Amino acid sequence: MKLSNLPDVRHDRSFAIVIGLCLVLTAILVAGCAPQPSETTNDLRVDVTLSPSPPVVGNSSVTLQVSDTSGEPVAVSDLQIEGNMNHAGMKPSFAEMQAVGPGHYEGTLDFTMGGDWFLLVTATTSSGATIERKIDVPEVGVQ
Ligand SMILES: [Cu+2]
Repeated sequence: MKLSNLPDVRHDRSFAIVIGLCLVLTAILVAGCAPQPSETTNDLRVDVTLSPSPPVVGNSSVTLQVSDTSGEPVAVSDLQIEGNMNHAGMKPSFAEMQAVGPGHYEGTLDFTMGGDWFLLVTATTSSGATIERKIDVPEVGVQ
């Protein structure tokens, strides 16, 4: 008499269902993690810090950190930050960014006018995927 077999069989079935679900999820994740060249990736985190904060008109220090979903730093190339205002007729402001550590970049951006700005961050990952982020910088102050 092996009465214990019955619960074990049930357990095995639910385990098989869990494994099946994991395989489906893994397939989706792998597909998402294998970008084609020129594809945009949303799997990376881009953190921008401005100093002074909140920023004021003039040169601001820009620090940018790229990391993956587990928080590990990710090095990128072709990093560009373009600052624009929300109204038309302004020249964009560009930040020259230098690598200062793993996935860590610093530069300077000139906020040429008080008001609402946004930053367009573009970069390329080692696998050729494009990172594009729009980061709002509201209410740049007038000194
Ligand atoms: Cu303006």
